Amino acid sequence: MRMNEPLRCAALLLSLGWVQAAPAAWQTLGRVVHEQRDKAAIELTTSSHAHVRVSFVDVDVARIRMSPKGSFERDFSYALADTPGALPLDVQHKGDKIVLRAGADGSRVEITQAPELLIDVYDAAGNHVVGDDPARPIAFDAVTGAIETSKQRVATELYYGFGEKALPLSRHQQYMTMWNSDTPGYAPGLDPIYQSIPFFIALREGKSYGVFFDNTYRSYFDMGKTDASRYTFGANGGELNYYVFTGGRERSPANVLRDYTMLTGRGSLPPQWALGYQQSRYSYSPDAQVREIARTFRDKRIPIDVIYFDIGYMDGYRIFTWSPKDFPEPAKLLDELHAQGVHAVTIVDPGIKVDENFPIYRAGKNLYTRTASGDELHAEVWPGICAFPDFTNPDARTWFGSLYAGFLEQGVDGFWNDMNEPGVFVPSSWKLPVLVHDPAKTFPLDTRHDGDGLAGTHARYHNVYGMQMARATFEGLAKLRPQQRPFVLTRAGYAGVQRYSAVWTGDNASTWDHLGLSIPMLTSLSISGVPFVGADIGGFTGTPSAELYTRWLQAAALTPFMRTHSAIDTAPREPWTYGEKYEAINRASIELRYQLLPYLYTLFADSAASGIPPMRPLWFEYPQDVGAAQVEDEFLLGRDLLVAPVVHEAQTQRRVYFPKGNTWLDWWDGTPHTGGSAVDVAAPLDRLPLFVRAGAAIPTSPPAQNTGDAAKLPLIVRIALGADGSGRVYQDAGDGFGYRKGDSETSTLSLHGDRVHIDPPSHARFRRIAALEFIGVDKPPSAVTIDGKASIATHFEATTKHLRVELPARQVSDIELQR
Ligand code: MIG
Repeated sequence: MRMNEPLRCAALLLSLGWVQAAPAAWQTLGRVVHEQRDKAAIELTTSSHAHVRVSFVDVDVARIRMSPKGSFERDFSYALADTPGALPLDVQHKGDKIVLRAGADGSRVEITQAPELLIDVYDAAGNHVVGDDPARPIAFDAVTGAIETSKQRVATELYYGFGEKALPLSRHQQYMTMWNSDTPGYAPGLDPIYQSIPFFIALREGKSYGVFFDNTYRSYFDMGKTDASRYTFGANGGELNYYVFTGGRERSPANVLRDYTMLTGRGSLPPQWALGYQQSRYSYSPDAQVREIARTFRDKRIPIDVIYFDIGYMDGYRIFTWSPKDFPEPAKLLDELHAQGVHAVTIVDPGIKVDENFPIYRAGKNLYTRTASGDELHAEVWPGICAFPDFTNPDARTWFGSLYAGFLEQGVDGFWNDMNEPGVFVPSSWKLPVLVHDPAKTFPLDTRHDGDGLAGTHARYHNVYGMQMARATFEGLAKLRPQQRPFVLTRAGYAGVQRYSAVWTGDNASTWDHLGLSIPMLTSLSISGVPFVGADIGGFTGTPSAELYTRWLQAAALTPFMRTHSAIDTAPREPWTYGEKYEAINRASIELRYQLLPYLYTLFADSAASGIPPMRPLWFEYPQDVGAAQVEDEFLLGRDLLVAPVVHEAQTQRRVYFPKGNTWLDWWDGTPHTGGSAVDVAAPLDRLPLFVRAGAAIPTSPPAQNTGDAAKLPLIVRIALGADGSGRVYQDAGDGFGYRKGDSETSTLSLHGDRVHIDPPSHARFRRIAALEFIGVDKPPSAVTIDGKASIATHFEATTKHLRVELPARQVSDIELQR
């Protein structure tokens, strides 16, 4: 598609919303004129011939569909893990209202029938949760296909989630767009960026609810920006199809997220190696440099699990090739890495070079996206002119997935899908500057897609392209290598992307602002259902100062995905780049991560089962604590660790807010802090401010050089005294799917006063608990008993208030400090 310049400018301005399109022909639904029921849904026709269908996916999950056309489309969603069920519906007429519920204890939906159809949702206790704004009833534009709904808003209500946004933690009074965009070096505040997850969790007076607007067109959320008394969401096309999660009796954020991930799926458990430290650069090349990087990590005893191969490894950027000059013997190179306990991840982009001599290009014909006139769509990316698999075509996914066979055979361990918004280059012949959101940076909107049988345009399927690429990769790996857990990393995604892939936050920049931004970005993605997330450490574009890189590595040590990555034109960036002083601190940061791997792995296992992510914003665990609601420079790792990284230059102390209702012990010296207070704590460059909740039991192990070695070391459980509580240790083989057939073990440690009970007492199948480390011990106990017998294998350290108790090799279950 080529446009002349004025036309292109107009199209661009329109697409950015800078110029209003011709007056929109918005109309509202009007009143209900017809009602029709089946067992599990009610369908209403309105005076404007729109259809509304309401059902309950679960007692506390209402689903609302509105089609401006006379009928509904096939019920299909890329976001959902399964076809959503619908519970038997109880329908009552009360005055002019229709009252719907799916079980006496559940939520209810009330529909006002006239003069306009309005929908109100109430929670299980009868409280009003979400209600259509009577001043702005559901509307549609029959000409453009746009649809929209507005909800009443209480001024104090806050909104979180929305996937990946370069915005402050709470999105009240923000306007956001969902349109996957390749935005290199994005400035904080730029919207949209790479991912589109149209889901949010609201918080009002300590209670939560969630809304998932499952529409893959360009969509938007105005969360009270235009008018603080309402929020609005809508899209350029498709159905108004959304779910309201009322969060059960407690209305807790966790309940909302559990229900959302029940619908959209949960991240599968990653292989343990993917939780180790990862080193990347655009690009490590040739092979000698890769060897040197790996060797330097081992020589310097800095733990590492993964090295990345960015686009430089390929032969003319043709996917699934290696440069014969720079990587003549890839299998041998990968063998060498494996021998040192290092895994390899290669980048794989969607663009396939149009080249009749390139077998992959030839094999993919018929599976590429097509222009409106039916030709193979061609656009420029790294390899030159490319064709692009239509990942919304199941045959294309299967084919693309099968292409990984060769690389797996050579020994590549995991795959990184980039440029899948999709991003393409703006033709170099254009003289205008390339704007971040230039529509020419992706496929033309009329590009044709298969849509898994519901053919449609790129306007409709753009936002799922990247996620379906990650799916092709994930499913391909699962098929080719069924005994191993796939590791996939993707830049673009849509709701449900967590089923297939980890996500990194794209091309951030080497600034302190971006370091600060990484915390709300990652906690927001996490509570949008995506547990395995990380930001490029040090910032992708630009070169960080020694201090910035060191602080960033420290902050990222306890984020789910930990990878240093840097752009092609930046100075080298490895943990040792900045000299000995920084190298020692960086080593310690990475070691801390390896020490906490047993805790992190347990959190990942929990997350795979419940959808509750390892990394959480404070409010998620403390919805009632007003002081926690907008804290965005701290995060929780699980329930029990509070991480408060330094994200400002030249800061050596920082203020930490401790959430209410718990006591928090300093990880390093045991100092207790009362919940509900904000305290200035010391934070010299070599210290990550880290706190553990009193009553917690945190599994750790001694630092190791890689996760494989770490898994052989004994467990040491840190016990934070000062409150009753418990902790768990999940263990399995670290890879493969044996855990799904019972090849796993979870031990619980419960703490009552000064007594720890371990259940089950045996750790024969996996690693045993070799020691307990009590923190917050003011003075040495008079004795320590293990199953009633006094132990002498204890060590007390007064400066750190740590008491270490070695456990015998036999099974033990009760350890008590006598005071
Ligand atoms: O046009 O593969 O976000 O991580 O290093 C740039 C080269 C393409 C963008 C990714 C970045 C990667 C780079 N890629």
